Amino acid sequence: MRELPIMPPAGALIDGRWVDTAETLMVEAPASAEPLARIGRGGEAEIDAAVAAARRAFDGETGSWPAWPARRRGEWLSAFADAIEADAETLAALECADTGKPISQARADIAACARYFRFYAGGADKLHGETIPFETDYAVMTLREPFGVCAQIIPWNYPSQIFGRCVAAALAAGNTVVLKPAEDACLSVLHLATLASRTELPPGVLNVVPGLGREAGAALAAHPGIDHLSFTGSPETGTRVNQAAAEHHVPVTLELGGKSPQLVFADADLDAALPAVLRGIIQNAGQTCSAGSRLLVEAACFDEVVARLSDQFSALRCDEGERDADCGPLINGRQRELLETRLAAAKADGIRVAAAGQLAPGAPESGYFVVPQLLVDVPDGHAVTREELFGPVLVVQSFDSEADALRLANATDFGLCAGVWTRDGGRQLRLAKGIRSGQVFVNNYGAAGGVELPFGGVGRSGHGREKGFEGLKSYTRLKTVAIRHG
Ligand code: TXE
Repeated sequence: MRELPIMPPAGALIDGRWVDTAETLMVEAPASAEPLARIGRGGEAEIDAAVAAARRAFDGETGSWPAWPARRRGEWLSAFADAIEADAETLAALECADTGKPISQARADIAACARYFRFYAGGADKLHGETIPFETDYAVMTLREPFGVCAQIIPWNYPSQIFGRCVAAALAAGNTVVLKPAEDACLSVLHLATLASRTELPPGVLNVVPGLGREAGAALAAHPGIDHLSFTGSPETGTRVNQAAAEHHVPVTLELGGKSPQLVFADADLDAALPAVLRGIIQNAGQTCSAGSRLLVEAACFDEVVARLSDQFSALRCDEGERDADCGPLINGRQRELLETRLAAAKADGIRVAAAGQLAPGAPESGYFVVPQLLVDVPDGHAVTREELFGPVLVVQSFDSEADALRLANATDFGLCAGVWTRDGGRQLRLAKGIRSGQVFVNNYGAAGGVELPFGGVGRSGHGREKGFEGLKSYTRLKTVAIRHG
């Protein structure tokens, strides 16, 4: 096994204590396919116990988190952000080894995780309702109340960031949480859970049950004791958990990835646009829900853009995360095989690789690497323009007019993000309104992660919003109180 700075417990955090699971799972390092650590393999029994503990923590038997004054909950979140920052190097090393991502990116993810806790710490005591003018002998108000027990199923691509965005918002609003991290990468999440268990957080407020999706994940989504479900992952699993939750009328937030376009017009500042286009697909080896995986370029600057990007793609190197190259490996053999199959089919259909990166000298040959690739000669409507490839592969197409650009931008079932690069103000606004997606960035892409900015999709990208103050509100339900005072 590779050397880790700390070995997180191979069990589940339930009711403030680590408990052993009947079985464990071995996780591997994606950079070398070597065994990395053992994690707990929770199932129905652990999910049952975790939901019961979260219920007690919500209802008051073990300290009643929602009864803590909002300001005090905020103080806990803020202190927890400090604890994350104090242990940032350990957390980043776990994230880097477990996901394979470059260490500088893992450090940025841990910093973002701490920022979520700090952002929602400030929001906890500002989550107020409204008063509503009604008949003169009434006073009417709305109260924002926590749901109760929030179930959270998160993926392997950004374990610590997504932990931050879901857990911090849910706890700030006064909910308790049962979180199921992904079996492919959850070591940073398990260490975050350990850090939380060492604080004054009442037992049962935060429970973390690792395990397989079809076991722990399915048991959590279908549990009659949950009051809200937040899921980040594939559209197929999203449908399944949504159906399971519907059996008990549980409200669901789904974040299901995308096929996000970046639109580059001939009047754009290409020196600003092209590095952002590259970052938007290379970050985390393209395994990012908001990856800018389609590049739409105005015909007048198509050749120049492809030539400049080809130079940049050819210079990219893949290596294990500790060596901090441009790209790490994909998460596992299954994801690599899926991508390679899709790329082979694309090439068989005449799609051309204009440029590709390389493995760095000395990179482990056993790792799940796929080198970054720039695809051109892509026919309209081809599968690579519609399906999420989840790898460092940028699909380039050209357009002749603004209307054509908008048509191509909207030509997928997904709708998570879009980037628009143009100096024309009217066009910026028309496209921002016309593009079917949850976020549109103009002359930037991603707003540096945007902890403060509401995030979520339309169509196959899911529904509901996380991040920002909207994300905090989405962990509450509104109650209307009408008082007739005479
Ligand atoms: O996702 P899954 P996978 C997309 C991306 C990728 C594809 C497949 O396109 O290629 O999904 O990845 C849990 N009941 N995204 O197979 O299965 C699972 O344990 C309840 C986009 O890894 O959706 C994990 O915790 N839970 C994405 C989580 O669901 C179940 C991030 C996600 O796994 C379950 C990841 C079940 N039956 C993949 N089956 C994004 N939006 O960023 C699995 N899980």
